[in-house]
Amino acid sequence: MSKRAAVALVATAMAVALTACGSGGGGGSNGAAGGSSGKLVVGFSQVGAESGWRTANTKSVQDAAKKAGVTLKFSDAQQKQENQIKAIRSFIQQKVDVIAFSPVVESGWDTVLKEAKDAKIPVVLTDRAVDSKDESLYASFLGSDFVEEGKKAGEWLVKEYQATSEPVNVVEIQGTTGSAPANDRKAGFGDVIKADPKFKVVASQTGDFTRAKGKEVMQAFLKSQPDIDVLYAHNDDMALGAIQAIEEAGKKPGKDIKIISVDGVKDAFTAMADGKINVVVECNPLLGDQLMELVKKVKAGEQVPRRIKTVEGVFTQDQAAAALPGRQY
Ligand code: GYE
Repeated sequence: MSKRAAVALVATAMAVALTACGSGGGGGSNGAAGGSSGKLVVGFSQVGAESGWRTANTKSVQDAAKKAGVTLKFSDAQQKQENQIKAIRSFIQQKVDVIAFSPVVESGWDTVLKEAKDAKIPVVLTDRAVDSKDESLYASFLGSDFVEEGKKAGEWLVKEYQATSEPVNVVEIQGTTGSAPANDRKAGFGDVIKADPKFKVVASQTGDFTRAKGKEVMQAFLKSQPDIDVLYAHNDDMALGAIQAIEEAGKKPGKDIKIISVDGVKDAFTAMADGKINVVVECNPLLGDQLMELVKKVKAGEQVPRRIKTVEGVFTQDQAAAALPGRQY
C-alpha cells in the first residue's frame, strides 16, 4: 500500500469511528489551555522499546506531535507499571493539558487515574486498555481490537487444517503477562479453535513481546514438546526469536513448524516472503496522527467516541513479497 493510500485508510477509519456516537470527552480545565507557550502540552507514557511495533509506534507519536504543534513530554516505562505510575504523577505535577498512555498491563490503574481526574487532567488511552470499571477515569481509548486479532489467527489455523482430523499440536508464546494484547489475543484465538478438539495448545508461556525471550521460550518448548505442528506467537519479535531457535534445532520454520504471528513489521514480512512465517495478523502501530487529533478534541471539551478502533488486515505468504515494499513499519 502506498503511503498516501495508508494515510487515506487511517483517515477514513477515523472518520467512520468519529461518526459513532460517543460520550464523555471530559475536557479538562487545568488553567490556561496550552501552557505558557500557548501550545498544547501532552504527557505521554509509553510502554517501553520492547518490539519493532513499539519503535514504530513511538516514532509515529513523536512525529505526529511535531506536525500537530503539540509539545510532547515523552516517558519510557521500560515495561514496568511502577514507572508509568511515576510518569503519570509527574505529568499531573507539571499540569500538562492531557495525559496519553499505553498501559503495560490492564489492572491496577484506578488510584493514579483518579488523581488525574481530581487534577482535572483528561486521560486518553492509546494502544492498550485498562480494566477499570469506572469509565469516567479516561475519555477515550484509541487502538486495535486484540480479541479480533486473536480470532483472525485462529481462523487461519482452522482453515489451514480443515482437511485433516489428526491432532494439531500448537505452542503459544504469549505477550507480556497481564497486558491487554496478551490476554485478548489468547482469548480470541482460544475461542475460535475450541470448536474443534483436534487443536491442542500443548504449551503456552510468556515471551514478554521480545525477540530474546521468544527465542528462549521456543528453545524450552522444543525440548519439552516432542511433536509441535504450529507456533502461535503474540507478536513478530517473539516469532522472529523463535525462528532462530527452530533453525538451531535443525527444523524448518514455516514447514516443520507452521508459524502464526501478529503485528506485521517489515522483518516479519521478510521472514514470510522467505517461507519462515505462514501468516501475519496485522496490528497497526501508526496511531500518532489520530492520537493528536483526539487529544486536541478532548482538551477542547468536544465529544469524542469512547472507543476508536484501527483498521487491520491479514497477510499470507503468497502476498508477502508484493506487500513488503509498501510496509511503513
Ligand atoms: O503487538 C507488540 C508490542 O500493544 C499492540 O505491544 C501492542 C503490542 C504489540 O510489544 O509487538
